[in-house]
Amino acid sequence: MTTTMAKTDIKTGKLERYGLTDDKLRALLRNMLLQRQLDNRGFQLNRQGKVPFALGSEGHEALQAGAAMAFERGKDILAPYYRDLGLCLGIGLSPYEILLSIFARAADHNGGRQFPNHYSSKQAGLMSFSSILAAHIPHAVGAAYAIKYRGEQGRAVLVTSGDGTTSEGEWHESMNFAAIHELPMVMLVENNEWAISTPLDKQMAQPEIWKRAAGYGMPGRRFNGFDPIETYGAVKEAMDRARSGGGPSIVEGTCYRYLAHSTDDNDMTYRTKEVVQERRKNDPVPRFEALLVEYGVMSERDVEAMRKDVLRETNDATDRAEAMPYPQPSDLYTHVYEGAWEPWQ
Ligand SMILES: Cc1ncc(C[n+]2csc(CCOP(=O)(O)OP(=O)(O)O)c2C)c(N)n1
Ligand SMILES: [Mg+2]
Repeated sequence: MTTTMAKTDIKTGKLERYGLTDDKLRALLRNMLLQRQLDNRGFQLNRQGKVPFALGSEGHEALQAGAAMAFERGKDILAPYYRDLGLCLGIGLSPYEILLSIFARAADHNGGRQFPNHYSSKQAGLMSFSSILAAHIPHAVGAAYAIKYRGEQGRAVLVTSGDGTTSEGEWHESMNFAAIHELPMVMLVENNEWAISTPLDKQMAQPEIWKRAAGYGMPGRRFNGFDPIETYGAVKEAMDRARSGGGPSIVEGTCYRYLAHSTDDNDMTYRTKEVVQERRKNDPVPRFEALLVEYGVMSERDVEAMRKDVLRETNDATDRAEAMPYPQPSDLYTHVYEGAWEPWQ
């Protein structure tokens, strides 16, 4: 099944771009290319025995690049989950910062002690999160509550999860609480149809997650997460509502996970190569490249130059991050206990 990308205005035949300038459209593509390159790099480094673990966001590029474009830097807060490489890049993290995390180096924001792909950055408004599915969602609700409690205007929390995570109790409790208190929060669900080896139909009997919003008493909608422009339009609408006192909502983007769950997973034990190949026809990266060329935003040559530049930046960031030292064993308890207290003393 393929879905169409980007609506055109029927009257003018023009691209519906929700106010995005050419520069912003190019930034969307650059983010998507970077995601793909960094995904690949993580898997390569793992296979070379240089890093213990990597996760891919292949198939989520458009969704994450579009959603990140709806985030207001310096105001909003992002509470992401582990597959959100593109969201983190899109709100301002650099490939070097991403690679410091993958390599678990001391200069990483978490001191090289977090699980890979669990980024955080106070400066970027990126909350630290845990590997426990949905555990970050009550934290995001708390941040949204704080914004409301302090009477701050024009800010909202963007919290994300996969489809499988929406089965967790904390997910439901968080939606209920956010709706009751009309909190400035957007729940973005990245529905890639899998939770490791569990398919969507073994996860929920009603597969349209956005429809749950009505049960909590908030707006919900679904969008085509293979299209970065449509994603931007949907997430921006929800964030604008949350920022201006309109309360929370659930936005669900459809996408697909092209790679195995992680470098520790073999997806060929629960799905076939043929199915994945068929779904690759929807690959958002080449389709968005083609769209920008078709509408004259970029030439083929520009796209090729951007791909090269992304590879150069990724190589450079890889070399710089790899050359950095690991944390010192003596730092083990830094940020764990208050002050200089150590548990064995
Ligand atoms: C509470 C809890 N249960 C199980 C796991 C193991 N686990 C890690 S990722 C994952 C799948 C989550 O799927 P989904 O929310 O759809 O996100 P996706 O990985 O597909 O992006 C599971 C079951 C966990 N980390 N935490
Ligand atoms: Mg999933």
